[in-house]
This record gives sequence, C-alpha cells and structure tokens, in this order.
Amino acid sequence: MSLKAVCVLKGDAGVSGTLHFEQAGDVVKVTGSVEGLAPGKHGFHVHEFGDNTNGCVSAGAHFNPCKRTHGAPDDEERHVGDLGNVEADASGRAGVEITDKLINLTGPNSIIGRSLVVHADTDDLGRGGHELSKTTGNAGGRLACGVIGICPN
Ligand SMILES: [Cu+2]
Ligand SMILES: [Zn+2]
Repeated sequence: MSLKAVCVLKGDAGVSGTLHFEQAGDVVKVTGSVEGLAPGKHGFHVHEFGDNTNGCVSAGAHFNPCKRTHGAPDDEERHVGDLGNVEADASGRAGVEITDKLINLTGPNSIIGRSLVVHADTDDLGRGGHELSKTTGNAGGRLACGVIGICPN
C-alpha cells in the first residue's frame, strides 16, 4: 500500500485546483490541475506551515528544513518545497505532472500538514538577479493555497 495525499487549492482571485501526491519509492508524483490562472508560468511551492488562518500569508516561507538557498527542482541547492512552476494554457488551466525526489510523504522532508501555494508570477528559479530570487524566486503574490493532507488509499 502506497501513501497518498491530496491538496485542494483555494484563493480569493478565482484560482482553484486539486493536486494528488503519491509516494513511489524515493520520489513523489504530483498530479492534478490548477484553474483560473493567467496564461503562462506560475511559481509552485510547498510552504512551511499548514496554517491558512490569515489566508495564504500564514503558510510562511518555502519549506526549507535543510537551510538551503532557493532554486530549481533539479538543482542540488534548493528548498525542499521548490517545485518550480506550473504553466497555464490560454484557458487558464495548468495541468500538473511532477515527479520530485526531495519532497516526501513521511520522514523529515514530509510535506503532510504543510501548504501548497500557487503564485501570481513566474518563479525565476533563483536565477533572476532580483533581491528576492534567492529566497522566493520573486514569484509574486499568493493566488491560492491549501493544506496537504493524507487521503484514503
Ligand atoms: Cu511559494
Ligand atoms: Zn524556495
């Protein structure tokens, strides 16, 4: 039996989505979709806290248990929560199909009980030269978020 999790994204700007997570050995597969986005790329991260009491702001910073610098999903130097970008088509829908080697559904890198956040702008993956590039990828406001929770197998 494999461990599975789910996250329902909700936001004020009409952005919504559902993402499914499945641990498959060392990697976690993330599948689903986000709707209501502006066409183009949007930063997509696991943030530290599963606290949405003050909207997506209270989700805190990127989940970063190893005290690293912000980066791209395939970088050695990255936050555990750095899942890069999702890309919305002309209708505002982003299909998500990510396989990531750092996030986990158990252990110290577990994302259960933390928040998934989708941003207004593109994550520059630490390479943008902006003062925020090395912490947030300068991905702008938080359009929608949700807590990642265990779901039935
Ligand atoms: Cu984020
Ligand atoms: Zn980051």
